[in-house]
Amino acid sequence: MTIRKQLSYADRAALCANPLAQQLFLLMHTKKTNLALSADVTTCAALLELADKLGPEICVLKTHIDIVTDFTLDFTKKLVKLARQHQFFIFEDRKFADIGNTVKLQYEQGIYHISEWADIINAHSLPGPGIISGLAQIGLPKKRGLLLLAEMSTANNLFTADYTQETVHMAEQFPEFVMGFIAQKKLSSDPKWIYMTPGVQLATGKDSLGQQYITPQKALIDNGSDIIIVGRGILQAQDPLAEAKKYRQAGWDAYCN
Ligand code: 6AU
Repeated sequence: MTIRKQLSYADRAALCANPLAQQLFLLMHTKKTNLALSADVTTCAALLELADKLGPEICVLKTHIDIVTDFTLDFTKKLVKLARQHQFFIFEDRKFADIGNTVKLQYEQGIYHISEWADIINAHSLPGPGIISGLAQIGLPKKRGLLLLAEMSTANNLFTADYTQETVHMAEQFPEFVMGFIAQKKLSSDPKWIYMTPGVQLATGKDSLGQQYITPQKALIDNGSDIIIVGRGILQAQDPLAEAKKYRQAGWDAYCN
């Protein structure tokens, strides 16, 4: 029987061309967490409270900044401060999907100035490589990272196996800026890519709007992903901090497995 040694997060850090991917792998290794919190709340106060309380448990805090009703740029400064204090990266789940010139403006300008405070962003590959070139013009000088949506968690989505593979090929053209994928499973033998998997809860199931859940074990052990993204599984618990600790433990145990 041959036993293949799996590369650790720390081993893989050394293989990344994107500096943020490197830092994230190292953070996961030292902080011992592969949990990303999807902080889908609608006020600055609620988001900052989550970041402060759950920050010590997570490697990434994911925002949907356009659901926050009382957004100010001052709020982003507070969020960045908490990220430094508790050691996590900020991922704005903007799912860019337009031509390069437009996404550049959406990334840097508007109300949100996403490029100023978000370490990580994501984008659909649907428009072709120009979307990555556009985002890279803003993000690369700031040493940011991009995740491409290669698969989605929802029922009956239109992602095909070909689309997913073409997305991986597109990423290969931009190793300095693309850090990995939003996907349900590992998609390539290249160990430099980071996989983040949403649609994760402690029990399998679904919501009433097409979201589908797999367990941390399924995502990380069976599917070979790296980071579990958890929203309502934690946010709707009686005690979100205690629940986050459970997910953190489940995620870390699965990785050590
Ligand atoms: O755990 P939930 O279902 O409460 O939240 C899941 C979060 C949401 C979605 O916008 C996001 O993950 N998401 C994504 C991302 C991260 O891009 C892709 C996907 O396929 N499914 C999904 O749920 O904030």
